[in-house]
Amino acid sequence: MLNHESLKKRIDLYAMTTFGGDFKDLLDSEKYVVLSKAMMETILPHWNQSRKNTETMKKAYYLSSEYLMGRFLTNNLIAMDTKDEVKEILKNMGVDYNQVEESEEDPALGNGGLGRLAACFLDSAATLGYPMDGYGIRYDFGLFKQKIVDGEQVEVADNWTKYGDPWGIRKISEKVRVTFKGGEIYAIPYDYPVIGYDNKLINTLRLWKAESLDEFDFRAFNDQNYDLAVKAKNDAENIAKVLYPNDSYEEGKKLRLKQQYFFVSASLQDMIRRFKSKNLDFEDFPKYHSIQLNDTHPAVAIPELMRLLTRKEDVEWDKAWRITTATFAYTNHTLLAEALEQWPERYYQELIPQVYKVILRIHQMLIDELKGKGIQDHDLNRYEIIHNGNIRMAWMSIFGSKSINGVARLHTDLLINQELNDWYRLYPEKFNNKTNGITQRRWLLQSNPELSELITELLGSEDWITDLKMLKNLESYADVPEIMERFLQIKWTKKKQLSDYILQEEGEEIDPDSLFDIQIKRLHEYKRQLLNAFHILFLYYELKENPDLKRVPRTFIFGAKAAPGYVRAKAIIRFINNIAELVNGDPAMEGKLKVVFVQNYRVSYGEKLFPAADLSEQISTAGKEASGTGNMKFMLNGAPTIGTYDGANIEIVEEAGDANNYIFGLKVEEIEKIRDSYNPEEIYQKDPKLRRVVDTLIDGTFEDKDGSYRELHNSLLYGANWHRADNYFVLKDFHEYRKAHEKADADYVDRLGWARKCWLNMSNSGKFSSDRTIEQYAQEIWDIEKI
Ligand code: 26W
Repeated sequence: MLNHESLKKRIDLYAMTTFGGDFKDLLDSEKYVVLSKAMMETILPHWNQSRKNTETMKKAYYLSSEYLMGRFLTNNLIAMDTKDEVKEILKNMGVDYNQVEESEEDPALGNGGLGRLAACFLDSAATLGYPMDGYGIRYDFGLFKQKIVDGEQVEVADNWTKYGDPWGIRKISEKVRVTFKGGEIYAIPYDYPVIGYDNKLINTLRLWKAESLDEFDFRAFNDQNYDLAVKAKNDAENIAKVLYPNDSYEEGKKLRLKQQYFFVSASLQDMIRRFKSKNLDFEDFPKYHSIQLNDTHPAVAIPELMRLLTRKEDVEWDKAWRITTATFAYTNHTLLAEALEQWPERYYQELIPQVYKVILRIHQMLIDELKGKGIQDHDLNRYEIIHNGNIRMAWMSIFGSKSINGVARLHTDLLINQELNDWYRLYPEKFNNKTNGITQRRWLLQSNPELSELITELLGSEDWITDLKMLKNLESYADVPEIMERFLQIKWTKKKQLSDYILQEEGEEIDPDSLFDIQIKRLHEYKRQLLNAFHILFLYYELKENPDLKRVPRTFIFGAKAAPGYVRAKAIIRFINNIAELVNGDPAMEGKLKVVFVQNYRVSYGEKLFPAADLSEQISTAGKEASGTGNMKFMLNGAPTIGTYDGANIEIVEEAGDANNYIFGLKVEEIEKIRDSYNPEEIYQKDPKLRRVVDTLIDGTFEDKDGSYRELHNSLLYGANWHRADNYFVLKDFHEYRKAHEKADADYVDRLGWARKCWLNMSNSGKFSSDRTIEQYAQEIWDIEKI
């Protein structure tokens, strides 16, 4: 398929022209760049052809301020079915592909679930043959890299393009201007190929970089005012400099609003320019565009499209509004009140007054419509887009969109019945659910080739790679011991590989024969890593007191980044690391208990962790985790969930069966019932074993360096000025959580019984392919067709 000689030639040529040396002598990171560039040459003709082929079709556009694409190289080689060949070619050149692969920087242009979902969606759309392009920001610095030093998180800048950016094509000829009050700047597009699996369709992820119109002010330079000479350039470039590392708390920073407007305006101008070349009336714009807003971060697109249509393209207002509301759809990704974006009106006035004016008019249109519908004056404030000096982005998104969706059934139900109930009563037809999904190409085929091979062998076909529901046909092997033995062997292999990697990266030795109990996700109080930590301490004291206690040897693995300003989250990271030190340093725990906090959890670490798990920790407070997608990655790789009735856990268990998972804890309705009377102190006083672990925060077991352990302890027992005691019901759920673990422990002893549970999870994970999710978006919201 590949022309080996020509690829080799290209590799040699790029090695020389880019890095000035022979390929085999370059650094691994340089080899990666060279190889990727060489592969780009194979990709480009197909990519250009795909663009032509989809030019006349209706397309979906995904607007997202975050993308967590993960490494490109292997993913792209697999999609083009050239990985084995390339490996072979490199081998002949004396180069180990795996080393090159591992040297690729993970472009971390996102925080967590929302950004990774965007990446899975791009993969699925291309693979299914749907024309869908992504638009976003090409941050110079992605999410910080995390180091753990003395148990604490230390943030290091992530200069992900240090060695080059071989998959991004700078399309300077397609630059556009974006206007802010202080002046104009350029948005320069960088295009990344999104390669459909084995289908020749290549969509585009277009990320915008900010650049100044004037590079350099010569007059200032001649006046020896060097700072001023480059000020315009620096100011402009700062816009796309760095990703905000917050994934739940809205900070309301001006620069963040600038980022949002910057990429949204550029993207819409890009779409309009292409649309105009078709010589159609703007009335037809929605026939060619469906734009999905990934949360409210790009919601300024609604007034911006109105502005571009009415001020630049001479479309009259009412017609423009019809076009706008037929084009946009909005996905909500969180129920946390503190994450709902609201921008002070004056930021809009100061930074983008031209958009502010449009928002005023949209706001007035809403008020008129509400009055027309007979909504009473005293109820209007509930809907106001501009409210108490703030612009409510979710409200604008709802008013300006044809569709509003949540990301799991429970989440959508809560939106409809609670958070957005006012709006639901106004526009019931707009609301719908789209349960999240993940791409099996990255999260099974690429990350777990061993299990993939077994699946293909048993199914007698590779069709599951694009049709995950086929896994259902494997269910009955759960009762075939020889197959379960092979499955267990694969699990062990993945655990061994992870152990080797952890030894190399963290310097910790772990035993692949122990139960791997894994919680990997952003650090947040609602995700309750603290509950997990307390349970580990509980086990530790149990084992200390009763050395003959029969418990399965366990390795607890955590991976999590905390927002740099989130003091409690950082305290929890330190607490977990302190526990690790205590447990791992105690010879009595040898062969019984081990705790590892891995540094810098990210997509590529996830690819090693998910396949190696025996137990998936999904223990958020019910009603708080919109969906979760890590839960699906564990399931796909055959790990039972220990989790709450929250987000997609509910649907996971519905598919895989109660008996194969460990569901525990308060349900949403129960929480609502007890909320007002909940007194965690009572539980704490009544349960001395729980008290002991909670008190390790304050009794000197660990050093409370900065008072943050005391603060955590207080927050659990007495609350704080912004929340009640034990806001996330850690103490309340502790007992049931512990019991669920005991049950899992007892079940794990029966090797084949356990394998059966794992297998049934894997076999029933078909629903959670992002292919299914994208089909639903395509048919129920976007109304687009496959090429
Ligand atoms: C403004 C600060 C901010 C930044 C990001 C607030 C909120 C966000 C995101 C909406 C947070 C996020 O990533 N949400 C996650 O989205 C996933 C994909 O739908 C879900 O699976 C997770 O449950 C949800 O927490």
